[in-house]
Amino acid sequence: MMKPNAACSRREALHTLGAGAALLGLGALTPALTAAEKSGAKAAPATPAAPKAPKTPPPQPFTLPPLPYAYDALEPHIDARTMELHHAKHHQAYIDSANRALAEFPELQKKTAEELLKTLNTLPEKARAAVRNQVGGHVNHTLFWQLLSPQGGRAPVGDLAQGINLVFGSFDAFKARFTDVAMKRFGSGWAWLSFKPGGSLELHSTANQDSPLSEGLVPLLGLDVWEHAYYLKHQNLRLNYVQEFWQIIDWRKAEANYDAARA
Ligand code: MN3
Repeated sequence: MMKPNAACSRREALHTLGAGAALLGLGALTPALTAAEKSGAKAAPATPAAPKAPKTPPPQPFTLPPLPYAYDALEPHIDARTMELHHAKHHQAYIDSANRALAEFPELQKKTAEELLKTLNTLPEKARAAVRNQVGGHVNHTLFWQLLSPQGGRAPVGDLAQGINLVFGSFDAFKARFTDVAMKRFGSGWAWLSFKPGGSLELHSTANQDSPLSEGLVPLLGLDVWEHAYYLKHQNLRLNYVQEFWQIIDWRKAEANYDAARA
């Protein structure tokens, strides 16, 4: 059964870690102050602390998000070597290429990766291919990692389960159709379950690193069907890889994507 509290408690744990790290940072300043006091330096007059502006990290340059699990955590469904190459080499390469390309477009550097993809057709033509391919690669992979979990598998619950049943008839019928979409994507690309504004679910695929965001859709679940995602373990047998995918999907993430898309 699903553990609805697991995500919450993990987030809380991360918050606690963050607070702990902040405390450690403050602690590191203490010896320097003490030394200044010992040398007889005048203490600076106490000034009221300025209200802290909320820190929003700059959207760029893009950086590689750490995986929420170890490279070998998805064994035997996805092997450790594939995960390491896919994350540390392939995903990193999309990020490096995106940052290099966008260095020429200061006006685009204030936008998030998602904003760039949603407005792809309005961007300067010279920037479009890099955004489509490299920023697309970054966003697609970032989503993909979050959708996998060693505790994954099973089936969606709640609203997403209802939506899937309504549109596709049953979860098994949805699985069969998604598998078909993944198998029929010729060459490199992605299979998607996306949310279509207006309330519907859409099963589709994109070529290369094209993002559903550029088609006005919100990706909920995605499967990378580039050969680099499965060739080491499955060689040409894409179907085996697609079947393994069902064992490691973190449906809580897909459900959260669905909730966010409808909000
Ligand atoms: Mn990939």
